[in-house]
Amino acid sequence: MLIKQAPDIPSSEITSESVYRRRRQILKAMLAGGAMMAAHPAMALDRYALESDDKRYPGPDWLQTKLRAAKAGDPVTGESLTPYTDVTGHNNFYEFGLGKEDPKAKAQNFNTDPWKVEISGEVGKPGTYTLEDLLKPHALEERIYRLRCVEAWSMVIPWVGFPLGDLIKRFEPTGNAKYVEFTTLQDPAQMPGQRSFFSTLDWPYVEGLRMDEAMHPLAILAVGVYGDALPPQNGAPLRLVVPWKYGFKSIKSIVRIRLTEEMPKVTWNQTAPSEYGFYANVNPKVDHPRWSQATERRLPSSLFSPHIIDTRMFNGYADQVAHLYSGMDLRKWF
Ligand SMILES: Nc1nc2c(c(=O)[nH]1)N[C@H]1C(S)=C(S)[C@@H](COP(=O)(O)O)O[C@H]1N2
Ligand SMILES: [Mo]
Repeated sequence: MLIKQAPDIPSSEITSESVYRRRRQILKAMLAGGAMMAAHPAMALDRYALESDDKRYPGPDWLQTKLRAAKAGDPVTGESLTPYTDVTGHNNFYEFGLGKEDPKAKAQNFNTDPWKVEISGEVGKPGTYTLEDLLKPHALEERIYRLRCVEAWSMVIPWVGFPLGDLIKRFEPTGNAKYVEFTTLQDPAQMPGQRSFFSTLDWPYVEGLRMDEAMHPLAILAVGVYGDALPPQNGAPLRLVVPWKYGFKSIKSIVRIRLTEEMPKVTWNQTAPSEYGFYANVNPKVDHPRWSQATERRLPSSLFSPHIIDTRMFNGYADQVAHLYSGMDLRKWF
């Protein structure tokens, strides 16, 4: 069944968030009327109306088709989306520099199409795939998640992606697979942060999850945000999103997914093991050695309107994920 889009509203008149809510209200009203009960599970994600000067990232044709067919997600109860401008303009992506504005300024020519991903290690069916082939069997859906950076700022972001676990199952993990290791592209010619004298990290950037964490339905691979493809500064064309962990676990621009028996050596943990653990679960009761993790600055935030809120255990996803850590001392395994 065809679903009508919300009527056009000049983007200069309202913000992306209010358009978003309005669209949801219309859809909800239609649902309440029973008009599209049957169509609901396949409800397509239409594009967000954004400010006219916001740059959009349509992505290659095949991805656009998939993004258009993505099922819409439910908003996070009572929380506004962080505006597109902040989501795509305030980033951590050290491959493109250390400043929050560096990734947007320096990643615009980052070449992400074509893109290949290697699946290797403890799997029955290893191989290297184009992104298009890798995504072929996966339907996309919107997931609106909180993102809590270890630096104590946070956002609410409408990702588009699919469960990581669905991908892992396809490659048939062996009985030895205990962890999943992810690796970002290493290409100093394109990534100025990888040639910088000031860089403190060893490249490539590596992250990892325990197998049960990776199989958890909240852990996704994202290929889009705000209804379009991922901008390069957000980790195009493929990045991990693990909403109950600090943002640094959500590794960007992935070129390799390797299943391992040993715990992977992950970038921030290797760089400063006393400050960044392997698990990195959001935990307001375990402070960073140099700052408190009890509260966070929810973006957008300014000097006069800082918008400080309490940080929640597992970033507010405790009901879904706390059982993964039962019996573990979370002060030791921070
Ligand atoms: N490859 C790579 N992935 C990365 C980072 C990085 O520097 N390099 N920064 C991480 C950190 S610290 C955060 S908070 C998130 C930020 O994601 P965003 O810029 O899309 O909000 O990306 C994470 N993934
Ligand atoms: Mo972060």
